[in-house]
Amino acid sequence: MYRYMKVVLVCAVCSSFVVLAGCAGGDGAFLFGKSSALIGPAAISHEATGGTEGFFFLPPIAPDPSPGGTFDATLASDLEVEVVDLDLGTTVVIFTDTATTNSSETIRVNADDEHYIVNFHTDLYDLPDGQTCRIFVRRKSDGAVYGFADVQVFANMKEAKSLVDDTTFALKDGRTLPVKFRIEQHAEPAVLLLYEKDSNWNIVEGGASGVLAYCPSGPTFDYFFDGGGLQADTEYNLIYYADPWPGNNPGALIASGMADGSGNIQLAGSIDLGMDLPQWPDENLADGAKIWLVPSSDYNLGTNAMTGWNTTEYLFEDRLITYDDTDVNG
Ligand SMILES: [Ca+2]
Ligand SMILES: [Ca+2]
Repeated sequence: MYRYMKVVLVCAVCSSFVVLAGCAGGDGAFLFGKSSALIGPAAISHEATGGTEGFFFLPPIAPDPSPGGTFDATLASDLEVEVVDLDLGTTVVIFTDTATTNSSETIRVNADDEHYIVNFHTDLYDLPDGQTCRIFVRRKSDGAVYGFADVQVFANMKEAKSLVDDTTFALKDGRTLPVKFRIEQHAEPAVLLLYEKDSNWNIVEGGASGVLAYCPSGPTFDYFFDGGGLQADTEYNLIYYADPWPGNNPGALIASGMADGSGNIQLAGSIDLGMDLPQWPDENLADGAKIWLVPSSDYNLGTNAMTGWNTTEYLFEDRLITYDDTDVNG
C-alpha cells in the first residue's frame, strides 16, 4: 500500500489561499498567492481548486460546484477511496464498490443526484484527537488520483473550533462523514504523486514525497507542486525525464526552486514546453512521461540531462502522465 508523509498543501477552500484557476479557463492563466498563504493542514484538490477537470468534491466537504459537463455514472467498479493518516503516513481504510465490513462503507452511485458516495464511519477507526486524514479518490485500474480532501477529526466540536480556522474541514470523532464526489465524462485524473523510492523502486515509507497538480492539456503546462521531506535549503528542479539515460531525449525543465529550512518546497507556474508529453524520441513514448524532482546539482539546465544519480535525493512519479500542448502537433 502507498505510504504518505505529511506535506503542506494548498488550501483552496478559501479564496485568499493559492488557487489554481483551473484547466478549463481558456487562457490557461493561474492565480498564485504568496508562499506564506500555504500554511495549514487543510487542502482540497478538485476542479474548483485547479485540480482534475470534471472532478468535484461535494458538500459537506466542499461547497456546491458549478459543473459544466455530463455526469458519468459508470465508474463505481473502477473507483477507490483511500483514507490516509497524514501524521503516521499510513492507510486508515480503503473503500471500493464491494469489499467492506459495513454495507454503507461501499462506494455507491446516485444517478439521480449525479454523485458517488461512501460513508466514512469515524467511530470504526482509531483516530487520535486532532488527527488530519487525507481522503484520496482514485481510479482503481491504474491508481491515478482524481483528487483529495483533508479533514481533521476532533473529540468534540468545541475543541475543533478553538484549534482550526474556517478553512479546515473539522469532523467530530464518532460521526459519519458522507464523502460525496462527482466525476464527469472524460474526466482525466490530473494529480500526480511523487515519492522517494528504494533500489527496488519501492516507495520509501516515511520518505520524501510530493504532489503535482497539473492541467493535462493547454497551450502551456500549468502546475502546482508541493513537496516535503527534502534536503533543507537545497535547490531542486522539477523535470520531464525522457529515457534513455541521461534523460535528454528530449526532456524538459518544468520548474526550479529552493526547499526551505524544513525541506518543504512549493513550485507553481505556467510554462510553454513547446511539445506534448511524452515526446519523441523518449523511450516511454507509448506509455507516458516520467516526472521527477531532482537537486539542481544533478541536472544540466542547458541540455536537460541528468549529471548524477543520487536516488535517495530524488522524487519519482508513481505513474506516467501525458500532456497535450494544444498549439503543437494538434
Ligand atoms: Ca505551447
Ligand atoms: Ca499537441
